[in-house]
Amino acid sequence: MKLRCSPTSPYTRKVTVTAIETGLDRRIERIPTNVWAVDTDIGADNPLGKVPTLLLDGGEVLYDSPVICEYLDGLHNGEKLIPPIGGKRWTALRRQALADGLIDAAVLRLLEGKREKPRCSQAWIDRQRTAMARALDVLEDEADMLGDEVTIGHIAIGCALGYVDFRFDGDAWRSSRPALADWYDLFSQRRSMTVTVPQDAA
Ligand SMILES: N[C@@H](CCC(=O)N[C@@H](CS)C(=O)NCC(=O)O)C(=O)O
Repeated sequence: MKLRCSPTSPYTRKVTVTAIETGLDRRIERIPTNVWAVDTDIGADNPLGKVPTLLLDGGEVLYDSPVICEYLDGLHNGEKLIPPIGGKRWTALRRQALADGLIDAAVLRLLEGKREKPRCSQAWIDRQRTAMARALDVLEDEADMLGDEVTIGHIAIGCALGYVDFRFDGDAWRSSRPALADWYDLFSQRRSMTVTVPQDAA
């Protein structure tokens, strides 16, 4: 299978971390894709024009990152990242939604901040910043329950926090969220996380 991806995309990172954690990474060929290029052909595979997009060997195409991660989780026989039934399943999926939403807000804030004044809306930036802060506060409240297990929720949270550090390192989210900071310090030492740290093109 082939993954259309970007090295700085936190959603791509979530898929790659999932692939590493499930032992599937070697089965995935990467096609680096700049979705922002005027002549990008990503729309031929994904009408939404986004990465990550997974091209299966049989010709089917999967998006977005939660769908791709669930597909990968169905391909291995180890401990499932998406618990199959019960409360743990919904907790893991809700945490993924929360972390993905944190990334969504960070991306919207970043893009709005790049617009030139007077088009750039400070109210919109503040709205996204507030959503990010609320999401981080909920994660802080839950941090003691994250433990050392790995589910899709944990992976999504790790990638979301990595993205906040990458794009908004001045936010100092750790100062009022010590339990989350401690959990992230440990989680980000996993090999799946250290080999996927986002880097801007030189
Ligand atoms: N919900 C999607 C979001 C994917 C997404 O927004 N990817 C960004 C890159 S980080 C993108 O391709 N943006 C292009 C665009 O919005 O036109 C997912 O989880 O995969």
